[in-house]
Parts: sequence; C-alpha cells; structure tokens
Amino acid sequence: MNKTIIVSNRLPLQVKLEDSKLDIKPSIGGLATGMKSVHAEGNGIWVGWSGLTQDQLTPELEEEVKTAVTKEKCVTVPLTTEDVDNFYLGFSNKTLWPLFHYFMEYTTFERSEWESYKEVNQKFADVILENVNDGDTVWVHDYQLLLLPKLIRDKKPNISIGFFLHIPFPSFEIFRTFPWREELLEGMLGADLIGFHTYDYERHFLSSIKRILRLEVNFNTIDYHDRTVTVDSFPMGIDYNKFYNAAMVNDSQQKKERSELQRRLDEHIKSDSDAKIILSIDRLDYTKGIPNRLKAFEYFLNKYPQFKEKVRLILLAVPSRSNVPQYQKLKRETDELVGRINGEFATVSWTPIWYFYRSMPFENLIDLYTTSDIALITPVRDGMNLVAKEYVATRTNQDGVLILSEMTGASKEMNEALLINPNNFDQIADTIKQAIEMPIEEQQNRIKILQERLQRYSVEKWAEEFLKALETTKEKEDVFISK
Ligand code: ADQ
Repeated sequence: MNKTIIVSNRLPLQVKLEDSKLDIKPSIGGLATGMKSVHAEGNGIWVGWSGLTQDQLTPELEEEVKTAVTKEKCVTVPLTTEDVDNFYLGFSNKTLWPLFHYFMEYTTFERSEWESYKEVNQKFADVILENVNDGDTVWVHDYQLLLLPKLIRDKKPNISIGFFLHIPFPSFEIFRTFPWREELLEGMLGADLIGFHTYDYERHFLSSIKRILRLEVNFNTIDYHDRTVTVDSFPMGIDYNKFYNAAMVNDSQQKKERSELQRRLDEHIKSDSDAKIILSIDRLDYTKGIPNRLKAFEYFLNKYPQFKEKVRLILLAVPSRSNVPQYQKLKRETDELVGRINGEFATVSWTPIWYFYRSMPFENLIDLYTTSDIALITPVRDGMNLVAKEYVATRTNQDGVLILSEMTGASKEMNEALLINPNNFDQIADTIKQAIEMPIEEQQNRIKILQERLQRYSVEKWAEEFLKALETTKEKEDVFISK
C-alpha cells in the first residue's frame, strides 16, 4: 500500500527533557492540525527533527525518543548542536528568512552555514530514503528544506514529491542577490508540484526560474529534465471549527470558571462600556511590524486625543529565536517603545498598552480574541498570517473589525478587512478611528463574508487540495513520459 510521508523541520510533537526525563506532547500548530487526517491515514509517517540534539541524548534516551515518536507515527532526523546552530539559527534564520522577507540589511551569506544547510538537507534525505518506496508520496514543507526535493528525486525518481513554501517567495531583484541561487532553485525543482500561499509568490518564483535558470515556463508548468513541474497557489486556512466552537463555549454559560485573564478583561469592560480593546498577537519577529504598530498607535493617540482613556492596545508577543541578535534588538526596541508610550499617556486609571511577552495557552488566546473589538495586524511582510483568520473565526456574533496589512498573504483573500500599508501611520490612525466608529451592521456584513470563506477553505481542505493537485500532476507527468 502506498503511503504519504510528511516532512518538516520540526515534528508535530513537543519533545522536552526535564531532569533527565522525557516529556512528549503533541504540538498544537496549524500545520499539525491540517496534516492530521493525512498523517493518520494508512501507514503514513511524519519525518522531522525532535527538538533535542544528539549531544543532549544518551543512547538510552535516544532509544526512548525513537520508541515514543514511533507510536505517534513519526521518525526523527538526528541533528547535532552544531547542525542546529549553523543550519537552523544560521542559514535558515539569518539568510533565508530575512532575504525572503525583503530584509536585505539583516541577511548574511556565510559559506560555512550554506555547507551545513546542504548537509542537514542530506540528513533529512537519508532518513526519507530509508523509509520511502516507489509509488509513495512525499510532501516537504518550508524554507529549511528547499534542497530536499532534488536530493530525494535523484535517488528515487518514481515517487510523487510535493513542496510547500510557508513564507513569501521574493521578487527576482531580491532573489538574484543570493549567492547559491541556481542550486536552491534546482533543489526545489526536484518536486512535481510546488505550492505557495499566493499568486504573487508563484509569479516571483516563475520569474526567477526563467531569468536565472533560463528555463521555459508554460503558464504555470516548467519542462525540466524530462519531467513537468507544476507551480500553483494554495492559500493555507485554519481549523475554523476549532476556533469558532471554542469561542462559542467562551460566550456561553458552559464555561464556569473564568480565567484570571478573562476576569481582568471583564473588569475593564465593566468599568467603561464604551472603551475599546485593540488586539495584536504575533511571534516577536521583525517581519511582523511590531514597532510600526506601536508608533502608529502613539500617532493615533496624538492625532485623535478624544480616544485617550477610551482604547487599550493588548500586545501579545511570543518569544521566538531569541538567540539571534536581531531578535534581541527587536525585544529591546519593543520594551522601550511600550515603556515610552505608557509613560507618556498613562493616567491613574488607564494604561494604554497591556504588554505580554510569553506564549499563552489556547484558552487564553480565545479569551483575547473574543474580548477584543478590533484586531490590528500590521506585518511588514508575512507569508500568510493565520492570526488574522483565527480572530475572524472567533467572532461568533459577527461583530469586530480586522485591520490587516496589505503585505500579508492573508490580505489577498480578506478584502472585507480594512487593509492598510504598515508604513503609513496616518492611514493606520484613520483606520483605527474608522474601526472604532464602524456601525455594527457594517461589522457584521464584513465578518460574515470572511467567515463563510474561511469555513469553506479550512486547513483540512487546503491539505486535501494540495494532495489532489499533486496526484493530478503526477498522472499527467506519467502520460507525458510514456509518450
Ligand atoms: P508564523 O510566522 O508563526 O508562521 P502565523 O501564521 O501568524 O505566523 O501563525 C502563528 C500561530 O501561532 C497562530 O496559529 C497563533 O494562534 C499561534 N500563536 C500566536 N500567539 C500565540 C501565543 N501567545 N500563544 C500560543 N500560540 C500563539 C509561518 C509564516 C506565516 C504563515 C504560517 C503558516 O510566517 O506567514 O501564515 O507559517 O503557513
């Protein structure tokens, strides 16, 4: 029986070592949810790194990890601390991540890290090659594994390989600066189907294929070494019902125990029923436009002083990649901006910004989503942005306003949101005012359309459509080869 192998940098498990004891939990991310049914099917497996390096594991613990993850139908790729430093923190997060998000000034090109990137991609390939058979399907995810499709294809030509990029693919003028550009593109072309979140990323990729590899592109296919590679866009959705249902429970009496956070939010609402809560949630990443958002909020308070003491911005920043220097710098900048704005505007009874720097349990995320009147999402660049979609899904009364940066992939399918340019503070200030004053009927009209779309194109549907397209591509290709 043929199977599907899912491959991502990290397994859909949180594997921790506490007092030399293993603690393994399923992770709750969007990808894990989307892949759940694919992964559960037949004898499919998920290949990835466990999160613990070889240096942290004794042979006994390594065996224990293997046995535990096998139960979850997962297979680990062993990585050393050096691999993680050079391949993940180094090349993936200091080269590919900033470059693909248009942060040229943060991008470094280190040959030794590139070598490590190639070695680690090979380590992933070795594990897959031990587990794959002719007729199987392999679905590779994201920017850490761009070379993997070719490494598998070279050894196993008769399998279906899909690749999906979760971040933007930059324009040719940016991508051409990358020193190993041919090798990277050729790595991706090992796949039969290459998917992006939006048509723009697809177009940028095809333009680099034409101009760097000088290959002919026919609409969205590339003839390459006797094969046809198809390129298409598949905007990723969310587990709509999970968010909607959790919000329903929050609204109803079913939830007897209010969380501490919810009690504080309730108190705030009770103290002034006209007061508005604006929410912002992201990983603390320079692509997410957090300093812009804070400065725009400050600008808004100065431009429209009538809203002082009437609005509160809840800023939830999730710690991320905190050993990369740019992330440490961003943390300092965010702390300073919050301190400055709160210092400047706070009164005895009002603090304009509530700042949380931590990860929150799902329940608390739902508390925040359901209590907020406005979501302010202002990335300077973002492949998709699932937070925007999650906020909309939790609006069970269909009230609420989403303010969304036009630099996110999500903005391409969320026209009913109020779209802004994250660098235009005047526009953001005016849009916050518009959101605060928006009549309830208009809020509901907008949210209703957005919800219908999100419900139709859920993350499960996204995975299904991608795999269906991969199957069709492979069938067409086989006909092409046999001619
Ligand atoms: P991310 O950059 O991580 O993902 P995003 O799409 O917004 O960004 O997803 C973040 C996820 O983390 C959301 O599902 C959210 O619920 C969760 N989360 C946020 N804050 C949290 C908190 N405090 N505690 C717990 N969970 C929290 C990358 C790309 C995106 C792309 C996704 C999927 O950068 O552009 O949308 O992959 O392809």
